[in-house]
Amino acid sequence: MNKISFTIFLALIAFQSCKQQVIEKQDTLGTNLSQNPDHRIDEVRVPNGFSWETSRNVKVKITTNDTRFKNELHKIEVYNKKPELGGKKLAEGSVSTDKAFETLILTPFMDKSFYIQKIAPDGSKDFELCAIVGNQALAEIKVDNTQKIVLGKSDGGGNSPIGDMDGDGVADDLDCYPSDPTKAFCNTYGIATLAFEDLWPHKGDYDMNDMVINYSYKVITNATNHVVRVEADYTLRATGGSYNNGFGVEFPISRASINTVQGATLETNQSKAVLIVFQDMRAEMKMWNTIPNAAGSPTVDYQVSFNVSNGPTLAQFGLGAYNPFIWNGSNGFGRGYEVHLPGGMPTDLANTSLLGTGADASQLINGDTYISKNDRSPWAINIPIEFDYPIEKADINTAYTKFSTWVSSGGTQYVDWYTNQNGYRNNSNIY
Ligand SMILES: [Ca+2]
Ligand SMILES: [Ca+2]
Ligand SMILES: [Ca+2]
Repeated sequence: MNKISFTIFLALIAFQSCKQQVIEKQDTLGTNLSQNPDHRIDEVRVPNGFSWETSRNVKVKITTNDTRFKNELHKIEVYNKKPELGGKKLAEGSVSTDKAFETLILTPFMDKSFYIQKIAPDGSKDFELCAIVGNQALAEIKVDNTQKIVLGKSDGGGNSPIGDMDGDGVADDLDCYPSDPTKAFCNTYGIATLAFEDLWPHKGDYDMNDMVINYSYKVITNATNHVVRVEADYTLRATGGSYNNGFGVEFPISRASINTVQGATLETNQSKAVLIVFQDMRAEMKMWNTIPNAAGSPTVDYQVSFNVSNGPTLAQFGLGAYNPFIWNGSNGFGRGYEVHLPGGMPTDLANTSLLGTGADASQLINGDTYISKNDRSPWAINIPIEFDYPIEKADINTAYTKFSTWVSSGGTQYVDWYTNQNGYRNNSNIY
């Protein structure tokens, strides 16, 4: 029997800035100025270079030298943990002896490993738990036959007993679309939450509830792991402000490459594909859903989908938040008033002359965007779970007791501050 090995490379995007963060962390460890959760966010010391990210991009590359089936396609499945332990499948795709499987996965810092399974054309499986070690750029994992589990009666022998109805090279049992030769794999991200402050470029009250949106993505790829379709679910949960904010997402592909958009508007005068989900949150949701004991509005769901022509590989497209933003469509403001996650790039329709005005300290040329002067606070945060957001006027730091330590430690401590562990929350300040 052939020995099978996987090689997995993990790399962080923007490795340079990660190195810088490490240096900053050493400067600030042990000098947390504000451990007191009664303090406002702008009293928390934010180390230079802190990204405000709760997750990091992990680049996954999987190769195989399993030659039992010549260069036939094997299926790869990536889980956040072992499926038997309730692991959630993040990505899937194909690998062959001459073609690697690659993807980019947004993984919470609190997750230290993920789980990979390879399924051969005959259904035989190899698996491996893959550690994510700090900001390591490279890891190698070998799987040998002692770790192999065999499903069914076949354990190779050079034959593929499973049919391939649509002839796309992916066996029916492994094909997310067994009767569609243009589609093979289903890759998912979410549910995660985006929480915005909307006074940009001026500072807000940091209750992080001016717009709260859940999102999840299904990115469908073909047998060779190229993106052919994207399906998105958004849920508007809170609109804690009086501005007429719109919500959109920019995807890392050209506008011309997408078609058949449903559930959103493909915005014109954009070079990249920008989908507008809604124009005015006050027209979408009557009540704010941020005031305790006040009447609320039902949450609002949006199903969005589009097809992609000559799509990028999954590794180029990635799995995660992409580039979401709000803009302030109120009188006196307008479409140019875009607010992105820290480090997010303004779209072609943003008024970039606003960057650096008011409290905003964005430096477009460095990609250092949407953080405030003096204290480098964000106007938006991306949480890798369904986020329980603060009530109206309650600074996020008064709702989450470990938040300030997470920030002042440069993201090294309490990476799970947003979870519901003992002592992590002041429930009276959470909606
Ligand atoms: Ca097939
Ligand atoms: Ca198919
Ligand atoms: Ca606010």
